[in-house]
Amino acid sequence: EEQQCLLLSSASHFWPPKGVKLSYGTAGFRADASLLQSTVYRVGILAALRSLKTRSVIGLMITASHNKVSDNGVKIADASGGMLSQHWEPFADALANAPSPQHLLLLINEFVEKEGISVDGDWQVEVLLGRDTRPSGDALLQAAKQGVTSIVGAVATDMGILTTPQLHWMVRARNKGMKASEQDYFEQLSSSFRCLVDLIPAEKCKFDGVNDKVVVDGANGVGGVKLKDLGKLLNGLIIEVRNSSEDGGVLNDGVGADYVQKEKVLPNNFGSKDTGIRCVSLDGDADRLVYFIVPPKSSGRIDLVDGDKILSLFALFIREQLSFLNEKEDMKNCHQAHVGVIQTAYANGASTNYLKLLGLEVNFTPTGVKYLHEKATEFDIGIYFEANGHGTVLFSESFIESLEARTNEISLGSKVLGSEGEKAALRLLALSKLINQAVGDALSGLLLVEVILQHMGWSINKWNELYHDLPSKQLKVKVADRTAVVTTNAETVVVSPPGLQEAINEETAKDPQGRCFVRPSGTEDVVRVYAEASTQEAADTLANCVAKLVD
Ligand code: NG1
Ligand code: ZN
Repeated sequence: EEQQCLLLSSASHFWPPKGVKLSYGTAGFRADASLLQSTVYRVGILAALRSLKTRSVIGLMITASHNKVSDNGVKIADASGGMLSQHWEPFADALANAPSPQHLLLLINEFVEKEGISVDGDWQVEVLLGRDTRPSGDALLQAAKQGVTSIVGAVATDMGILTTPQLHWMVRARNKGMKASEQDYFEQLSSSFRCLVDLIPAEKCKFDGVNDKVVVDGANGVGGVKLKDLGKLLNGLIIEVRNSSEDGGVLNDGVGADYVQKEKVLPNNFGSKDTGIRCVSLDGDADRLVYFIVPPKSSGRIDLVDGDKILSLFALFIREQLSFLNEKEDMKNCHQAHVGVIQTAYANGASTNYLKLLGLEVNFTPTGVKYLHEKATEFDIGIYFEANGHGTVLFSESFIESLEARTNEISLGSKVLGSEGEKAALRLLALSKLINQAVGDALSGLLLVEVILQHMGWSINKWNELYHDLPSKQLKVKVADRTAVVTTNAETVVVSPPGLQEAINEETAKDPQGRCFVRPSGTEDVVRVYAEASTQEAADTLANCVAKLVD
């Protein structure tokens, strides 16, 4: 009774905007920030219910990632630290769209019963709140707090301005009973980075004053600020941050990973002076990164080293460690690891060929990291990346245990850093602590790239030469109803409207390396077109022709 009153009175301050239908989508709710007060409030309620149901700490992140600064969004970090269980998404949609406080209350009561959520007060609900640097973030955070605390006894803990992956990491750490502050996050990343540096083979040049600098485009967002803090704990690696939120530029405007990857041009404040230096772009909430090279006499164009190539670098390093691990006498404690690589249809075809040539098992899922992440959990080591730079490496509990058993032998002093196999086990363990196990993380991804390049003794150019990307082109088409396009086979084949796929096939067949697909975006009101072909002109033509078919 007290609960019902509390909900009704607090919900009466948060009427939904008229005539707007919201959908949780692949990355939570996103819209113009002015429309989101009631949505964020309601996601606060959802997060509190999720905490009750899972008997865990839950996270709520306010961000619209790479979208424009006037947008904002909200998503939930589930008990595991990953994305909200897909099973709850329809409830999220229903809550956000409930037309009145009374409807909202009805929906909540129904759902609590259906899910068997016990509201007897024997679990202390706690929701960790985070937000990026968007000016609308503070007001939306207040709405989220109201939502969480409209469940009797629930606590909302404001963790401040964070990157999205930091919040996910904290939720995961809390639920594992580990220390979970921002300082703990920085310490885990820097100490596992140091461990990997210490294990670089002696003959390889370590950070040597020439190769130790990386220049980062922070998208005028939160990532740059955090990277500066993290950088203070690192030895050897010098991180120069440009386009950080305090520098005064507009978030994601002519900067950031999404811009750089899609347009293949230099972000603001980068130029010919950066030729030959390793450059990186983060996105607005620092869960994506792409590297790039400024070619000599660049007229704004760049050589992009995208998520597919980051994936390939990680896969190579992991494969090398596994081969050491499996050498003769070292076989005993470690079972043969089952490694899986996960990509989407946006992965450049050349990357997929390369990974298969390495003998790796490549799997495809629909776009959206929740799908890639879920697939990656099926392996001892699951490596996933979207071409746009969102990805990570997941380790199974049992494989971590077998690595720990191996490294315990070392610390027991039987041999001091004896065999290659033991060093490989230490490297893989450090990697599993460096790379974020909850979600893709630009900060930990950057550190892992940097230390692997040092380990290999490679320049960014050498890395970029692993394979050559096929020319590609992406377009978006505004249509009346994007849901009219229905796809199958990890979004590579259109099943509806009828005839569209046949028409796409006809265009694609005109180039020997042609590949093309269309799909409705999960985050914007558009249909996306992706085309790949043997030349840039052919890729552009293919994309343009298919865009006309969709229109
Ligand atoms: P949509 O709008 O569904 O294409 C975009 C990205 C996804 C993913 C989500 C979430 C592309 C082509 N799509 O999704 O990969 O990152 O945003 O942020 O980059
Ligand atoms: Zn992002």
